[in-house]
Amino acid sequence: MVSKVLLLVLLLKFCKSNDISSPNTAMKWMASKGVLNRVSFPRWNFDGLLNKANPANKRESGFWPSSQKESRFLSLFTVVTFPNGACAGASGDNGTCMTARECSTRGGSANGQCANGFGLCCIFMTSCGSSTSENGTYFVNAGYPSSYDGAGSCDLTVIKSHPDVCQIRLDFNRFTIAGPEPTNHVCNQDQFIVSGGNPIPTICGVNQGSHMYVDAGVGTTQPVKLTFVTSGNSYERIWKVKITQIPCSSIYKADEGCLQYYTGVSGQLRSFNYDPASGLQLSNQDYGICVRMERNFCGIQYTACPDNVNNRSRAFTLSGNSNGPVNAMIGSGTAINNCANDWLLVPCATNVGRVQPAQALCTDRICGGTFSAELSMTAATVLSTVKPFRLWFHADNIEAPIDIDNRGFCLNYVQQPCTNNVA
Ligand SMILES: *[C@@H]1O[C@H](CO)[C@@H](O)[C@H](O)[C@H]1NC(C)=O
Ligand SMILES: *[C@@H]1O[C@H](CO)[C@@H](O)[C@H](O)[C@H]1NC(C)=O
Ligand SMILES: *[C@@H]1O[C@H](CO)[C@@H](O)[C@H](O)[C@H]1NC(C)=O
Ligand SMILES: [Ca+2]
Repeated sequence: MVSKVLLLVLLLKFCKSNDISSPNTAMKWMASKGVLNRVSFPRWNFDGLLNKANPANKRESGFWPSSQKESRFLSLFTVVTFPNGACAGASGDNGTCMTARECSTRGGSANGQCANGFGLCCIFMTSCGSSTSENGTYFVNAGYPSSYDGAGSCDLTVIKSHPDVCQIRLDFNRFTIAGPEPTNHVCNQDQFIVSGGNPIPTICGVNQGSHMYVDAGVGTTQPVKLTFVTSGNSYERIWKVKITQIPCSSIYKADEGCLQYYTGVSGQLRSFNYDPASGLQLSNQDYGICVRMERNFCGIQYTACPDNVNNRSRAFTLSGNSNGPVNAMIGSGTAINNCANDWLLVPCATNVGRVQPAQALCTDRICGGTFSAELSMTAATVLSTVKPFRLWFHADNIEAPIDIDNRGFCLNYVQQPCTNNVA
């Protein structure tokens, strides 16, 4: 979509003796008086000025010299057209570029200029009990930027801005609500719930920097509802969730079935509420994490993130008592070193550098307190060449008494180029 700004300028043709004797100086004079929202006009060439400054801006104009030679008026009529693209607001929040009138009609707040000064960066920020169809809306807690300490339910209804929107991406710019209870790690005090799209696990705790993709379906569908439920003990909650509407045709669209979608040759993946010092792995999780296969990459390696807080790394602690060393566990049986309840599924995972035994073993489920594709106390770098690149995380609803203080996982990934070894 585009916005149009109509500039209608009447140029008084002053007497020869007046210093405002040419259109050029007249324009300068008007600019200095704030008649025009421009600083200077180097030449009498509105055309060049607009198009050079921003090739996205187009104009249609009519310039009518007066029909009568003696007339004192010239008129210049210009329509500037600019796309309603994303823009960076002066506050650091991102918005949509539009005219001041469009921004106030649509309920946004103007925050700095865009489109070379012809548009304003319109920020949409909303809180409890509202609905939005604006791309890039921020959903914040009541009283934001102050924290909120109260009980209740705060929801936002997200309506597609266009039928050709297939996904909603949620970016947790700020996300601090009460964490899970410490015995079974269930989110039963505060909760963030997404409904109306594909099933999304309920999360809680601290999730700043994380994201989610919500499948919004094709065509006109039920709106997606985001709900923060707060209850129980006093707690300073704060959230700011950016909502991006992703067109079906977008190259930024996540693959089907991916709650989280990462792009790039390397990056970091974390379970919700991960924190090596105090995070608790959330129970009742079941979702896919996808990494886009970049061109000419055939495999992906995962390594547990550095943990600078604990003496023994807790960057991968999915089961067992994390207050002591726990080996890596693998496989899907119910034996002591299998992953029957909570696991990270890495398709056909092997440790890097390992000389394969004759039967060329690889594993799928990994759990325990050490990240490795083998039963081991030593963390390893794990390789998977199954395509597309995906992990699945599953956690049931029980932790105690066997699983204690599990933190979840933080993994760094690096895609591996296609060579003789990785194909
Ligand atoms: C604004 O957009 C930029 C670029 O996409 C991004 O890095 C930044 O985090 C965004 N800021 C906010 C507050 O959403
Ligand atoms: C929403 O904004 C993003 C950029 O922030 C853009 O990539 C996307 O196409 C926009 N969605 C729609 C429906 O216009
Ligand atoms: C690390 O080990 C030292 C020495 O055993 C101990 O004093 C300290 O409390 C430990 N730190 C943590 C975070 O466990
Ligand atoms: Ca569990």
